Amino acid sequence: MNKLLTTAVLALGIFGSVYAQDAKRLLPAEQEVSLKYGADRLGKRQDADMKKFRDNRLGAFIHWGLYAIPGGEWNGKMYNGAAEWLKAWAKVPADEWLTLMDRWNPKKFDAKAWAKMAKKMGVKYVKITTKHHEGFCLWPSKYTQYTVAQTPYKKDILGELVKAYNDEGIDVHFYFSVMDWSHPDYRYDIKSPEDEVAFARFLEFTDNQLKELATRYPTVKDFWFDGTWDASIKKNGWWTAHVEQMLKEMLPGVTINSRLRADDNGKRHFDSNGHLMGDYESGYERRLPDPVKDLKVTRWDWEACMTVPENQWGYHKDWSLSYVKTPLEVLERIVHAVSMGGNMVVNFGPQPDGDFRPEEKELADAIGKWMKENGACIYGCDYAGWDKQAWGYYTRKEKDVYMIVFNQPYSGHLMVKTPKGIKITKAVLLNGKEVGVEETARNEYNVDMPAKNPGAPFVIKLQVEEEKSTTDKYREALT
Ligand code: H76
Repeated sequence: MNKLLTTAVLALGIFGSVYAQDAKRLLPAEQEVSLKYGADRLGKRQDADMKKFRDNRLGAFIHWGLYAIPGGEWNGKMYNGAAEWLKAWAKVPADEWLTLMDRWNPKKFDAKAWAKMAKKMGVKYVKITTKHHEGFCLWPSKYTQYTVAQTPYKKDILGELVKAYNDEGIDVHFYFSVMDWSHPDYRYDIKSPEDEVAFARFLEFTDNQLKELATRYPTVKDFWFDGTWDASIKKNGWWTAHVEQMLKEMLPGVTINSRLRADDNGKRHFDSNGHLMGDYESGYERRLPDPVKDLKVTRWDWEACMTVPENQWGYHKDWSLSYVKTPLEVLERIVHAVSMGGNMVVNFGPQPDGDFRPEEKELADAIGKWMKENGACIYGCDYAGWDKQAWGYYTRKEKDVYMIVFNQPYSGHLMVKTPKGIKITKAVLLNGKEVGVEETARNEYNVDMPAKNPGAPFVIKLQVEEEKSTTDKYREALT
């Protein structure tokens, strides 16, 4: 009997890792279609650079380009749509739009002040629009005339920002739009041999710009691609795989978002076999997975991004045109993302003068104040695996489970259900003060509200103990 058990345990040990791999497949390996440009891995990347990306958890987005100058208004008409898309809403021809470059002179721009603001907000990384759809480059690219170098301001804004953020210990990620409204060779689709030739030139131009960015700013940690949804790019999945490989060869450890990628069949983000391409999923833009129904997202790395008004990334003069989220709502979205194993990036759209609008400064301050006191439940934290309760969210860092309470129950008791085999031994506030815990049934607890109401949202840290499983007991008995 004992011998049989030994064999079983040994077999588990040997084959365990194989099964773990297979468990990540959606189809049996032999039923998968063979792809040349599909996912290059099953499951999460586990190296130090990916771990840093994940542990950062909170980031800021910066959308800054020519669109900041009109700020949503063209020829006296105010457009409600996203300000960085104004060229499209107002049907402005590219050459006319690009004359905005003559007015690009952000006198108040101070990279060090931007970096201090980010540091104070508690963000660990900043994603900067190196080039948005309009084609204007925040660095002096030698492959186009539409860059900061050709404006009255002249200076390399991207270079100043990379240095200033890095000096504050903040990672820099590059946003890069493949779709480029300024380039005559860009194509939405490939319908003729001429399109093919033009688009081949365009892809070479894009490769050159990306190599230029990787060479000029080697501390960049991540590329976040956008504007990759057109048929022209879906028909050239090989090129997206090539870009990922090229950047990874130039910058070991760099991370790449799934939005860049299309496979052999033009399938985007997830390949034809359902496997994530790139290093993390980047489809949660202005939305988040449902905390009960969408737990599948905890199987891969992902990063969400959000605007503060409903849909303004670039600077828009009139924020009264849509609902503007409160700092509390922004905070809840940050916690929501981390509770499901994701990152959250909060967007800023600086003014044309180089300063931030007052609402964004206030938001950054409010988030920073909360993060300073409560950051332990965000940085380095992950999905806890516990059933969500109405009072808020759980996150987890190794043996500590954090409760982040947004809705205080009138009863004063916070109900907690632990997974099978997990016991709560102690509950404390982040200042170390203990709060009461009562076991009400097997795997069910009431955690007390703190004696002095801290206001919402507040955090309770649970210390937990794992009851030994039967398999563990057998393993110990065998050694
Ligand atoms: C659509 C679209 C773009 N993707 C967001 C991240 C913004 O850059 C928006 O303009």
